[in-house]
Amino acid sequence: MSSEEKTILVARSSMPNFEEYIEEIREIWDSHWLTNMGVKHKELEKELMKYMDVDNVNLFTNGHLALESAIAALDLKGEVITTPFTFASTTHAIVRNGLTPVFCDINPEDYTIDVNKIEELITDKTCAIVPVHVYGNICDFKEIDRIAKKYNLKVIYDAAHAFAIKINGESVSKLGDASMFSFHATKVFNTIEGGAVILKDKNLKQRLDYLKNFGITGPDTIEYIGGNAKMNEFQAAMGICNLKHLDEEIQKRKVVAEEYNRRLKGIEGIKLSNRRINSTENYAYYPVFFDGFKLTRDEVFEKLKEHNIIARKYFYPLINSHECYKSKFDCGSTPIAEKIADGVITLPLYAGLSLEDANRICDIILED
Ligand code: T4K
Repeated sequence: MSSEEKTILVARSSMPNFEEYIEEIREIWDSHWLTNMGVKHKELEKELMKYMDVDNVNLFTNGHLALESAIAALDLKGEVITTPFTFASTTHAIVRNGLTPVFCDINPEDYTIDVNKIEELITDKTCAIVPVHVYGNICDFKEIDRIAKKYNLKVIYDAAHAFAIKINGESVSKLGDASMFSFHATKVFNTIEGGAVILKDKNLKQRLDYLKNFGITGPDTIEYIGGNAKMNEFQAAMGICNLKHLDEEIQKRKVVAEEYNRRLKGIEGIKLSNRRINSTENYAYYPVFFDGFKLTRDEVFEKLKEHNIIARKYFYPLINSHECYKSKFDCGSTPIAEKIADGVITLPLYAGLSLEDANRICDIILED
């Protein structure tokens, strides 16, 4: 390892100017109101409703609990068809709601759920589909919608990676019965930790509000067995600041992603993810799939590491290969997802990454 080379991690949190954040939290200091749906929480919900042009936004302390609560709010029972090519959170949220995950393979172009394989997995127990807009690649929502209508299924999108994306000018949050976004520190838009749910039926928002606050419905009443998943005021303040700079942040990521494209497109054995649904991009991740390249994925990963560049194998190992699932459920056969998980790496991508560093990363991957 050449220790003089600076370390580059896969992500780096976007942060506002220090003084800007201090100014935003001054009111919290003065009021001593730190959490439980305070003024900053309300303000951020309002700002996000405007940003996404939706009639409801429900904030959470993290994306995982947002997804878990969204599923709970829909009151489901039985089997849920989902993708194994995702972060553990997606499947955990299904299982922690007492539901059975049924794993559907992915398509090899954009790594989202293979809509041609969903129908064969539907049984009389199927109640929902939980697809993932993985890396910000949007699922084939029209086909998912058609299947959901035909079989009377709910659709909850894990849109953790898809914040700010639009299709034909409309926010991606309008798809399905619910969409969950993650606002974790590593995401395009962060509230330190955080997440949000946008519902198709805004009448369910009240239930989600209760579910994230112990199910308390009044001074002396508890009508739901809810947890505690509220976003606090400091998180919301971070979101208010970061939202002001979001478009600029995405633009900076775009410049880096385009440099990677320029260097890596068309190289034998390297496949870049190929979005199939026409949408705007948020440049959340930069996945590279190695298939027949002179080095294996693991060799590329190690080589980068020797130069203090810490890429990540998102998403390896596949969720349905973990013992906690294999020992409990029929994890099915998902050969394409397996192949992608074995060959994929996500390269460092964040707003402050210089083109010089992006080129150094490409040089290391491509050098003989
Ligand atoms: N669904 C999907 C599809 C998801 O990908 C995720 C989360 C969720 C649901 C659940 O959403 P949340 O509950 O997390 O809101 C990271 C993130 O923690 C996680 O949010 C994300 N997906 C997942 C794909 O990646 P790790 O364990 O790989 O993160 P970590 O700590 O290794 O951080 C990665 C890099 O980010 C670090 O090398 C440096 C940088 N970083 C990290 C932190 C914590 C920063 O710059 N600042 C920071 O504060 O999981």
